[in-house]
Amino acid sequence: MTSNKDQDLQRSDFGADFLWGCATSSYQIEGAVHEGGRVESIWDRFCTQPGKIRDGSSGAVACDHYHRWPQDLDMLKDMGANAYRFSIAWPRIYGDGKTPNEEGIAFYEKLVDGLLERGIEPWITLYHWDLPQVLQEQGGWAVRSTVNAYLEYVDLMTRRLGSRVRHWITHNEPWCTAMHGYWDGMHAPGMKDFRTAVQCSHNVLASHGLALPIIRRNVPDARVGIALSLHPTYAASDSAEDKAAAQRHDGLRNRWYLDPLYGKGYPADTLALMGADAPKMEAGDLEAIARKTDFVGLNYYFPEVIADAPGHGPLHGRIVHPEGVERTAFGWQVAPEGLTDLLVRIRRDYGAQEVYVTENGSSYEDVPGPDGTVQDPQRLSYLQRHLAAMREAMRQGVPVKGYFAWSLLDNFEWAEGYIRRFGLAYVDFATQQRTLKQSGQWYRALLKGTR
Ligand code: IFM
Repeated sequence: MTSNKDQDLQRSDFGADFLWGCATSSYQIEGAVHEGGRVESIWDRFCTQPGKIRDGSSGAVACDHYHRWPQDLDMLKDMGANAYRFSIAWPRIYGDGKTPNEEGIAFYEKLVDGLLERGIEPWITLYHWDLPQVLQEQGGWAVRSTVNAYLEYVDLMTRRLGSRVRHWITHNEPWCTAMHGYWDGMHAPGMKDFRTAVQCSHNVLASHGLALPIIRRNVPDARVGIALSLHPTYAASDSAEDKAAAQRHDGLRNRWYLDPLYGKGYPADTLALMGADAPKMEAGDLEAIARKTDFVGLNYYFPEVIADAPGHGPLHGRIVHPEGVERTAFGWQVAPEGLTDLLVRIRRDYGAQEVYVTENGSSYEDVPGPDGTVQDPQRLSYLQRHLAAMREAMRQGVPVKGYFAWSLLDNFEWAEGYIRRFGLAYVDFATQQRTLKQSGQWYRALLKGTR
């Protein structure tokens, strides 16, 4: 599965200052949902609804990282990582939705100190989907009061951790927050209304832009950005109709976020398609969204192939799944060249000055062998080929400065529950034992320069 070219990878190919790490998120790994003064999140509530999570599970225990974090940080250190991207659970920070919860804040202080002691740079994501349920009851991301609550939360956390943490990511994958949460209903809070979803996407972007001066005021040497899930979008055929459909899809998936973040406003073709569903904005929102960031984070998994489908949804298109292509166990197309294409595009079309691959990874059906090891040659090959694709983008002049593998641990994969394993470390959820998989061992050897 691995070509010689991929096996030529060396840490030094990426430069001495390159950041190497793993990414996780709070609800997916922490567990301990009733401890430390944490209140209910929209995911706790969503998981109680029958049929929402494929295996009927929840993040109530997950990887029990809340209790096992020292061991997990040791594993990161042993891997040779110099950065770790994790998210703060907003429901741990405010007990009643308003009053700061010292116990919750203390958890993240300990985590940050634990990373610094191990020589690992903390990268904090402020929002990775676990909204306090109390805010959902007031309208969630569809209403402006959530933007204001987010700004208060950002102010508090950057004041408390700003002397120790330089790198802040305002949001993880705003497309998913808005579209999975409010359009297709696959994620919490499970709504299905396109107009509301579009409004949410704007409110999330506005909250990003409005948070920037707050973070900069509280953290003088802050490096701030946002993590976007982008998908190379290809037409299903050479027909003019399919090409136009792919362009429409790209508008909502990719340009809807990139364009306003880089000062171009929302794409006119997408706004025109939305018609009355276009978002309501407040004065100054677009200027705020366009405020300068220090980097953009790219979460890359797979490309999408689009065919024209008149009358099908607001975009009059549908995703097709070409046969005969390599896929992960999740069914996601494996296309490392898509990573090169996206990185080159971000640089070429938007002039991005600093780019991090803030997530990239694959899910396969891992099974420990009789000797206890976990052999995952497909994930290993995926990792190697995507790193080679990233190196190719760098060769073409894209300023990529770091890579965060998704994920450190197998974890709660949202609507898929524990069915999808993305970890470099295998987690036996019955015993909570962690075992570095073959891919994780290879990553470790790359990072330590022992291969
Ligand atoms: O697990 C998720 C993560 O929370 C956000 N990005 C994609 C990953 C894999 O689906």
